[in-house]
Amino acid sequence: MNPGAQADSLRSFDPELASLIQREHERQSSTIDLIASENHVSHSVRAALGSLLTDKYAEGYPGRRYYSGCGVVDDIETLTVDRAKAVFGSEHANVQPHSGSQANFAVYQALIPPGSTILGMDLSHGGHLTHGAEVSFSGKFFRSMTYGVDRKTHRIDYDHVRALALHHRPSLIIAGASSYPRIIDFSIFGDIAREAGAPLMVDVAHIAGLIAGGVHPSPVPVADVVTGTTQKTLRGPRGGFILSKASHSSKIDSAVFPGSQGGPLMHVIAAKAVCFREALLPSFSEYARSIVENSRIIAQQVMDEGLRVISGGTDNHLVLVDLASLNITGKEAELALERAGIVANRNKIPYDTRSAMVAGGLRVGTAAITTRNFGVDEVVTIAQLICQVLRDPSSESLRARVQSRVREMCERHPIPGAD
Ligand code: DSN
Repeated sequence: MNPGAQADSLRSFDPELASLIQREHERQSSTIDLIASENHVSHSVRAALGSLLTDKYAEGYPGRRYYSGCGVVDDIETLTVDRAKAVFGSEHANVQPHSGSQANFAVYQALIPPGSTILGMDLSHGGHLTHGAEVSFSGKFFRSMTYGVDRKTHRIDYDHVRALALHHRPSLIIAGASSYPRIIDFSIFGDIAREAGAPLMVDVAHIAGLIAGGVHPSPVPVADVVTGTTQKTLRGPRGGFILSKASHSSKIDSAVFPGSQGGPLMHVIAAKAVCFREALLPSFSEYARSIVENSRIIAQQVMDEGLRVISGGTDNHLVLVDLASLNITGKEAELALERAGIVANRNKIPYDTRSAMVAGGLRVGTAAITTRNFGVDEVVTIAQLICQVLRDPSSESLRARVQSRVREMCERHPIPGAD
């Protein structure tokens, strides 16, 4: 059944749900998505996601399943693994993790016993929940030590990371972030891990597409294990993956299944295969370069308008804006922008005294607008509109003006994968 016929079938069987999906379609089409962890997938990724592969149970791995009838899905998973290895140049890949958090959980389970010490980036400095935050399994099941960024430069203080690693002798060192706007020097992390005698895990969930596109150094040569997600800059389905040295492969595979997951989501794995194929095309490098260029344009424009940008700029797909000078919280900024058709999220900034629910910063990501092909002038306009709204968040007339500019721009740039 083609996608149009599938949509017709849903409309006729479940009009209530179909109309909710249509509403979301309209929301995405008419707003500008600056959530740094989101993107818009291609028709091909969506076709694989919506396929009948969702029907197949395939616990195990290609050639070693616990169900019959797995010949085709074996070929699909093998293809996906081969493409993941080709994109990142890794010795081993596991494409079954349902998400980045599941991937991280599996790695900890594979490499270290519960109760051991991990050293990761502090959530409030740009790390991730699963890197040791006390509200997550990673902070509950492990003794979590964290490093952060320098108070003045907002860059990772590698000397401090080294000092912590040599003092605490963690069983695992974790690099990677979800709101760090600068290139991470994985080779220094590799040196620190070797000096401390600990394995190194790098979580590239946010920057996987930038690595694949050659605009961020890859951690694969220096890390024992690399985890990531396919839905962010990589522009694939929601899901995780794990890359590793061959020597860790059987421990990693067992930790994913049966260690922490049941049957793999074969339709998602197939969609990951599509996204890895897309990432191997020359045009993907162009897209990755544009993501960073757009991010730099926004950072520069915001700074030109007198706002402080954390670390004074960006090297990747995101910009972290400090809202202190505007006397507005992240929560207020997020709400005001959403009402004007610009979707970004509040975020803690380094040394923020507010809770994550309120936050003193705004995180702006450029993957989705790059996919939608917004031009340089429009990206400048987006940054200007953001600053206007942040300066006058309660003005109804400004909201209406900005919303109408946003709609005009969105009409010129339909979502590529949208029907
Ligand atoms: N929470 C996601 C993000 O927005 O960065 C990462 O898991």
